[in-house]
Amino acid sequence: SKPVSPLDLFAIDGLLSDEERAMRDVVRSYGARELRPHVADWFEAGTLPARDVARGLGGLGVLGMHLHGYGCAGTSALTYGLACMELEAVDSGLRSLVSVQGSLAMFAIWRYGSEEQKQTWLPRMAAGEAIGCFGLTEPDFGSNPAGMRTTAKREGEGWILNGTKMWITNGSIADVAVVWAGTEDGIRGFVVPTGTPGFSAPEIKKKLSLRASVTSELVLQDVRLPADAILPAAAGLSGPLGCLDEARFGIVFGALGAARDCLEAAIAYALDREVFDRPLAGFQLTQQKLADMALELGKGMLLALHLGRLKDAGALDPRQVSLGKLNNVREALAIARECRTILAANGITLEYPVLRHANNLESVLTYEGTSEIHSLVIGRALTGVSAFV
Ligand code: TGC
Ligand code: FAD
Repeated sequence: SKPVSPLDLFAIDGLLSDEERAMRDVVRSYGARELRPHVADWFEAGTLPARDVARGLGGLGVLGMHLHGYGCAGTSALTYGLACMELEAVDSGLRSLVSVQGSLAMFAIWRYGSEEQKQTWLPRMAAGEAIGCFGLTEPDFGSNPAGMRTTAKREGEGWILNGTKMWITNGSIADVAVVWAGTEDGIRGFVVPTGTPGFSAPEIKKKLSLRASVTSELVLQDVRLPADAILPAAAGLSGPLGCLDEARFGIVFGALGAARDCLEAAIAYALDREVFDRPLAGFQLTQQKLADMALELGKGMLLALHLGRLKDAGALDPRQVSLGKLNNVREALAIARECRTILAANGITLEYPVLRHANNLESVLTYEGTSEIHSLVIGRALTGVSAFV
């Protein structure tokens, strides 16, 4: 008989509301129709037509979808997670675009911005007409953003920014950058229109992961900004870390989308491929691999749903987001690699999604807090002792 889909096996659908299922299905069919046919070519070419993709996703209502007002869809957090899952089932680069736009750049303005900043940027960003990026990481400070060297100094009524940010998703295509910088009052956020003199964003090339995603450096050389460019309600590192909680939440779901896509490809391949005169799917070693992967995928999904319900109840703790990000990305990467073994030589090509997903998940394991950093967050929660320094 036909194998049950890994999702059906855990009866996850029954745990979702009609509205959640409906939005998930809309994003899934949009991805299948508009994105999946092109994604291997984008990955191979190392490009993403980000403006067109952003307008399409804006029309679908997924940019900043869990935010309320200012042209945002105002869905539940769980629905946002499900959308991330469907996008990452196509490619992590697409979920990255949505994470950075909605959970980092838009969320920073929505949560910490002035009314004028919100009115200026959020409706256009929700529609995908303006693209945002989020500059926290620096060449020498990734896991430890507290050490950042980028500065914002007072100049008359305004500000002057200097420094370099590194590995910034959407950087060279952005209309607006949310840049975090040290001031005499600690770390503050600034809304920087990317046309401001002194701002440049050279693209980082030769990536072997997240190739269907734009990644850039941000160079700020005497960037002069008016007084009202500062995000008034963010003071200290809790400002950017509060945004990271939002994006990490989306990754808890997103990574499972990539894993699901790999598992579906591996099951289909194993049924079709004959080795030693019978289908690969009939061998016990293959079935053990498939069973173990379906278990981890389902367990990860239950964890994601639990965190989603907690978030929608206003009860999600950042340390729980670390649990989800650590587990689900780690397991998704393990699943992608295991699926690649089932496809063997065919698995190394772009004809199948598995190694593309595995390569992407290497970045996902690193960004938004490395697996080591999330382990240490959990270790600190368990022991009360910080092992960061
Ligand atoms: P500590 O110095 O003790 O605390 C600083 C302040 O921050 C607060 N805080 C948080 N607030 C909200 N959410 C969290 N998760 C928070 N974690 C800490 C903390 O309470 C304190 O507040 P206050 O008011 O007392 O000043 O810092 P810590 O020891 O708690 O944190 C250290 C550490 C290592 C966990 C943190 O620096 C960290 O998370 N580092 C990882 C950096 C990171 O994740 N960077 C990601 C950059 S963006 C990105 O990768 C985008 S990729 C997107 C894509 O393409 O999809
Ligand atoms: P490092 O911090 O130098 O870490 C090196 C190694 O040391 C890692 O294994 C790390 O886990 C380990 N380590 C660090 N500290 C400790 C410790 N205390 N104990 C034990 N081990 C430790 N950043 C942004 O701001 N905006 C973006 O849009 C963005 N997009 C990205 C897109 C891509 C494709 C990638 C790859 C990265 C992106 N980043 C972005 C940067 C990302 O957040 C950082 O790469 C990440 O935080 C890790 O920093 P790092 O690479 O400097 O590694």
